[in-house]
Amino acid sequence: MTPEFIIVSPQERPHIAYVQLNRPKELNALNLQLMQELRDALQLLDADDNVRCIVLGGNEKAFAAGADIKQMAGRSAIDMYNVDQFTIWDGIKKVRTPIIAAVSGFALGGGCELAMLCDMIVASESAKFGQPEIKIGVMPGAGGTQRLTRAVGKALAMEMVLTGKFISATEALQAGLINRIAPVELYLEEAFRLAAEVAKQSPLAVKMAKESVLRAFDSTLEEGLHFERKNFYLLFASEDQKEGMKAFMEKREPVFTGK
Ligand code: CO8
Repeated sequence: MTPEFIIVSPQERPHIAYVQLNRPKELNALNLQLMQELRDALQLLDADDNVRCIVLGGNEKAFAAGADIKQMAGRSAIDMYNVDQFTIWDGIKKVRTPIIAAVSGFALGGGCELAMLCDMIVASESAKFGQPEIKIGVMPGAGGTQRLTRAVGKALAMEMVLTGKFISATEALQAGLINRIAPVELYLEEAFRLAAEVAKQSPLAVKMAKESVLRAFDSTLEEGLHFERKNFYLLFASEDQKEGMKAFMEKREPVFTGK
C-alpha cells in the first residue's frame, strides 16, 4: 500500500534512499500512522542490498514538530499503554543501514527525538531543536531525556527539558548534537553528500561499525571493546576486507560489493 504521510525514494542517488516526512500542514506532526509507515519503509530499505545509506528529511519549515498532540490529547494512560507506540520506535532503532536526518525548521519533541534516533544530523541554518513537552504538561517519552543528555551533556539537556527552550543550529553544532550546518537551500544536498561518503564504503563494515558505535551507549567500556573486537574479526570473513586492503596496496579505489 502506498504510504499516506511519507514519500519513499529507494534510489534517490546511487545506493542512497530518501524518505521524506510529508504532513506539511501539521508541520509533520508524528501521528501513529506516519510512524508505522516510517518504520515499515525503513525496514524495507534496510533489507534492500542496493541501499547503503538513508536520508530522512521533512521540509524547509519543519523536520517534525513532535508527536501529534491532537491525537494524544484525549488518551488515558491505559490507552497509551495499549497503543504501545514505542515498539514502532524500537523497530526503527533496529535498522542497520545508517540513517542521516536532514533537518530544517522545527525538530521538536518527538521530532527532535526522531532526529536523535538517526545516526547523524545535517541541519539547515533555520533549524530549531527542542524538547518542549514540559510546556504541555508532560515530558519527553521517545528518548529525549536520554539521547539528548548523552549528546549535549547534563547542563544544556536539563535546561532544554525543564524549560522547553529551543536551540539554534549553531548552538546544536557547538553542543555536539549535530554534524553539519548548511544554508537552507543546500542542507538536503549536504545530507546527500554525507550519505555518499558513507555509501561508498563497504556496506558490511558500515553496518557493523554503526552497531559498534551505538553499543558504546548501552554497555560498559569493557563490553563495548569486546563487541567491537568481534565485529572487527568478523569483517575478515568478507570479500570487501580483501578488496579494500588489496586496493590500498595497488594504489587504486576499492570496489565494494557488500560480500
Ligand atoms: N501536533 C499536532 N499538530 C501540530 C503540532 C503537533 N505537535 N505542531 C504543529 N501542529 C499543527 C498546528 O496545530 C497547526 O494546525 P492548524 O493550522 O490546524 O491549527 C499547524 O500544525 C501549524 O502550526 P502553528 O500554526 O502552530 O505554526 P507556528 O509556526 O505558529 O508554530 C510551532 C510552530 C512553534 C512548532 C508550534 O506549532 C508548536 O509549538 N507546536 C507544538 C510543538 C510541541 O509541543 N511538540 C512536542 C509535542 S509532544 C511530543 O512530541 C512527545 C514525544 C514523545 C512521544 C513520541 C511518539 C510519536
